[in-house]
Amino acid sequence: PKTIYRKDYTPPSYLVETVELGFDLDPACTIVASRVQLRHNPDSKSRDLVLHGEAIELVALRMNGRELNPDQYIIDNNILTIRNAPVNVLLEIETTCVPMENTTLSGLYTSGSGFYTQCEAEGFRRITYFPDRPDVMARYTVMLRADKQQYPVLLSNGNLLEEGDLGDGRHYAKWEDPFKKPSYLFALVAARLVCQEEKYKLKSGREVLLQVWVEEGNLDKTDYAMQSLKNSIRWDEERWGLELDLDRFMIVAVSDFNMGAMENKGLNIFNTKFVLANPRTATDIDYSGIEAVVGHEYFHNWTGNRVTCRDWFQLSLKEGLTVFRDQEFSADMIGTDSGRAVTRIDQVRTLRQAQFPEDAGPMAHPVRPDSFVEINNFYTVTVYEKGAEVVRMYQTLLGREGFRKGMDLYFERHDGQAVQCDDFRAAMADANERDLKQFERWYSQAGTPVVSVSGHHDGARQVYELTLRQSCPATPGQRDKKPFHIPVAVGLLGSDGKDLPLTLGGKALGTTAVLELTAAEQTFRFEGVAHAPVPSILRDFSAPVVLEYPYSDEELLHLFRYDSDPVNRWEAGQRLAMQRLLSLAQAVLDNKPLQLDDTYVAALRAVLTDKELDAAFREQCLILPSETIIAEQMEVVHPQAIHSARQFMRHAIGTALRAELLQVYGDNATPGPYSPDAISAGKRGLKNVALAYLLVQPNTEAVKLAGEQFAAASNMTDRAAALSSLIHSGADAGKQLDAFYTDFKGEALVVDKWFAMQGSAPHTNVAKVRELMKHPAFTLKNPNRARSLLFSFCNNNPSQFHAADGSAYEFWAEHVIKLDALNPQVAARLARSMDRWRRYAPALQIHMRHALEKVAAATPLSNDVMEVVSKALS
Ligand code: DPP
Ligand code: ZN
Repeated sequence: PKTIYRKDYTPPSYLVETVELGFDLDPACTIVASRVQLRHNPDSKSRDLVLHGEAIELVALRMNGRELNPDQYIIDNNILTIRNAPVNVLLEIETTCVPMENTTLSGLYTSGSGFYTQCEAEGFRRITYFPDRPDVMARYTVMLRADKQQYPVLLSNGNLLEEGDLGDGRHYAKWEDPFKKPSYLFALVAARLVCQEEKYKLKSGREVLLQVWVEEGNLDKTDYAMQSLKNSIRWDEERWGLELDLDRFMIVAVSDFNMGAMENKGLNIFNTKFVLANPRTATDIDYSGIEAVVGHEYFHNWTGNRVTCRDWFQLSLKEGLTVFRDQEFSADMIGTDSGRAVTRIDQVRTLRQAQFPEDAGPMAHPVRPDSFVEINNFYTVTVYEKGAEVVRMYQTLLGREGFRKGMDLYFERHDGQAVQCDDFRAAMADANERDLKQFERWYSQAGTPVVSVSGHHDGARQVYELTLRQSCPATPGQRDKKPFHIPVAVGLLGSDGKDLPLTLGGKALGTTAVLELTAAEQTFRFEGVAHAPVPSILRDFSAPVVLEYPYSDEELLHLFRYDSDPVNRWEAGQRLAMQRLLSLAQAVLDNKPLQLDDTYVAALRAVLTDKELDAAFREQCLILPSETIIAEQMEVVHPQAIHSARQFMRHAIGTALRAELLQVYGDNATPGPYSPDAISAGKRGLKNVALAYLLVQPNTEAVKLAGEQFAAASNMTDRAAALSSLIHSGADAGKQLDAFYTDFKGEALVVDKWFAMQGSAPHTNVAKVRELMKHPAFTLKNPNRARSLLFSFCNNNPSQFHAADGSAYEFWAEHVIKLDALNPQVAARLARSMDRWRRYAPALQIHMRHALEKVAAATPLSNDVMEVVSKALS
């Protein structure tokens, strides 16, 4: 497999003006006729016309009206080259493909009884020969022809020009997209679908048609997606001044889909998971996922489609920015400061759970990678979530208004263009007359920076000094790192728990100051500080770094009790818990008795019972760092010890706070009709986390409580939480599992939950997973289903996945290989479960290496999986 480097970028030799596509849709053989008008690109010295094509059959190729013989072009390695082509070229290309056999779900494929496409990143080349790169933007016209009975709905990007019957049982629809777009934003759908639709008035008064298309029988699950779409349109107008540029905007849900969703111009195609919801089938988390993803794809219309990426190394230009936008959207939809903080806490947790490990492992890469073998492997938490943190830091450094000025300038300069991350940074710098040169390192250097802070109080001079030092661990291909430009938001708490007014260099800064750390070491002197304060550092998680400060228990308890910054208040609780979890894990390894101190329990009790605090925030404070996050803190990882330590601590908390947990459980019922709003969801979240604490181990009272909740639940959130608590405790939940399956066997997304709950339960070993795979509802072909069981087990059940005999690693290898034959993208995701193998206890490492080598030696093996396992082994 070939490595592609960012530094090797060259402009396209030909640009495309217009594309006319004709499709004769047939699952066994679809004929694609393409008429492409190209023109030589004056920015390129080459006159070689280069087209990409993969897994398609070339039937005919004509240039400027003349048939080309096979000796007039070269096809090598999925690239068709016409050497020395004229300045103006009209290509007429006929190809065929087999959608029903396309299990990769990239390009044109069938799902259920319909046709769907996925073209990002490089799927369009699986449909026709084309310069399939994002810096080639063109206008598209699309003619779809298909059997009318089987495929009554024919959709593509933009506006419907005409439709009608062909007389032979088939019908047609002609679509035109008025905007230039790169090929990765092309889409078509031909299927038996129904839609919820609505006319919606934009702020400007213009009316647009909104549609959510689903399979028959799912129309009762489209309301929330439609509502979220309307909210997204309104929010983009109000917060950024960005209007929907089309007269028609469609969302289509499909159950076979590699990713969450896709922002194709005017025709977003979604994984059903992020569209379908009603109270009976969807949880609060599902509802908030739908809001976020509908928003995300809609926001791409400006950040991704109107302004797109020059090349795939720039992916974070659109993804980091659009994740930031969807995060802000979700936060604004809740509207309260504490609700906003809870969304921020969730983001921090995701970073620690997934991005920090990625940044510290064999697949570590900068937000703007320098190289890749397979671009599909770089749709990562680094590009997405760390990329969003990078965008957020501009806003922290420039302020909300300054950031908005930068956004306005970005669109003013680059609308209709394919640009780079540097162009975004330049717009931010120029609009604010700020030097953001050093900030570039967030794009070019991989790894999670560590900021070590020490404090010193000088009572005589009433000065409090904070000294900040930064470093960044080596990552593959990057040994030495230069200092980053890091915004560190800081507050100082007095002994009464109140924020001190801050003065730096004679300047009053309110109660939170954003320190700009740019050197390896810097000292900041706060003046007028009479008594030693407790510093609250990295407020609102102002940068994606690891913060080290030698906090005492007393200081953390003070912050956990008083910090006015809710994120750092939560963080203090997490630090208190982490210290205890790490010493408990060590005690397990040393065969010492386990104990949890009363001080910690008392602090947790205070938060749990504080009715001034939102339920959602209390829930966050109760959740202990995950086993994965704990593992990242250990030199040598012992998954069973971590599991035992965490379970012991949960059990100790559940026992010590039993009365309070029962009280909270009762106080947070949400009677009446279900509503997914943040207050109600927060109550359910707190109630269900209380239930989980009461049921760490099976006990009559809690089993009864969970059983009753399961039976009486009027919504999926409460039903699934009750069942999950039962299964995870190891109680006999056979009856409930059967009932749940019987009730929901027609709802694929709920069946996914049924598998996922079992896959992640600590009593589910690899033998049990193999048994579950024999269930008639299990299939590897559907990514959601494969993820529900296999990924839950391999990623969310560490104590079983890391079984001492290595049997689960064997299972992993076997299924990475099996999945690879069907769908390399999904297989490569599963392959990532082994990223951190070198950190495990030596006895486990032997088994892990063996499993990795088994996958690496398999033939055939996709570039996707090969890249992941070879990086792990190198
Ligand atoms: N571009 C898609 C998204 O992140 C993923 N393929 O929305
Ligand atoms: Zn995206």
